[in-house]
Amino acid sequence: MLIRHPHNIPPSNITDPAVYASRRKFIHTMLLAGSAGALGVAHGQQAAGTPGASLGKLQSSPFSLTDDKPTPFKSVSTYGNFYEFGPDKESPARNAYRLRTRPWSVTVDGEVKTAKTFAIEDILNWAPLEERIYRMRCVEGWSAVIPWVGFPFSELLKHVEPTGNAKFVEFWTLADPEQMPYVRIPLLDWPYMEAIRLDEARHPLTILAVGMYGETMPKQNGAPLRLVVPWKYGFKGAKSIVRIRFVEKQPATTWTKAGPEEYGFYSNVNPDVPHRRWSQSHERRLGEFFKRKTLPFNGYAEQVAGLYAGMDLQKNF
Ligand SMILES: Nc1nc2c(c(=O)[nH]1)N[C@H]1C(S)=C(S)[C@@H](COP(=O)(O)O)O[C@H]1N2
Ligand SMILES: [Mo]
Repeated sequence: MLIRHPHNIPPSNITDPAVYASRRKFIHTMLLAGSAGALGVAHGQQAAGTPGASLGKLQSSPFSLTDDKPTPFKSVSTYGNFYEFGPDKESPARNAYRLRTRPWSVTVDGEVKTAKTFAIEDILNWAPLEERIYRMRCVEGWSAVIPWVGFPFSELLKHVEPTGNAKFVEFWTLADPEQMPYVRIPLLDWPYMEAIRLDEARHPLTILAVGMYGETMPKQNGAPLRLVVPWKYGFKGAKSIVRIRFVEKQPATTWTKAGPEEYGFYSNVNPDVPHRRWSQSHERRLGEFFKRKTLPFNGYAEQVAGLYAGMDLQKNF
């Protein structure tokens, strides 16, 4: 079934960018005051708190490759897609309070030497959490600059060993009708699943995110664990992941099943390949009035174009 995306962006309800500025200032003040140690040591434990809890001391990352101003937290947390909680952009923020993020575990299976299930508390301690400020773009034409908190996907590979057959990675997300009312309706093929190639997953820009704006992830943005691949359309960023499966063959994903002519498997941001029903040449940043030009690979061409050398990206859109 196709979802008809309304692709004109209503003038979004943006609050003062000071919201974000003040959060940043708070974190920096804590750092300067030397209280970061106390806050930061057991980041896993703190992160076990509810969404919106401080994540304490964060590693700064050389992979924040943009000087663009972060989009206000309010916009990013109140406008977005999470169809398990409803079909419009406002319903996730309204309904996601029903999601229970503890206890939570993630099973890693498929083409791995040994399948394993990890508690979210353990995952949070795999690596120091980093802040990555990434440009993000939705296939519908809106974009945002988001300071994610997470760690590279490649950290996972220290805990499970893919077999030689593993070529793709699937990210399966929760589909519990008790918590997610719209899972009772066949809006999409539940559970939501997105997949990328293993070498895309291992690229240093690909992260598993556990928070944003210095805090644990809001439920509507995919608590407690989601994928972030900044050079791809937003729908690759599976939210509330419960299973990561390594496979040999390129799978059909939720969006390629929903509309293969509209949502290609690769989903690399490509301004030259229009969506079936609209151009992809421009985008509107949440909170801005004028559109800006969309950049190839969402501005990350220098870092990722090599992954697709020799491929026809008009065909593999
Ligand atoms: N489980 C799940 N993950 C999902 C979606 C969804 O409906 N369900 N929507 C996707 C789409 S279309 C987008 S644009 C992003 C938006 O989330 P963000 O604004 O928090 O990045 O989440 C992606 N991940
Ligand atoms: Mo999207």
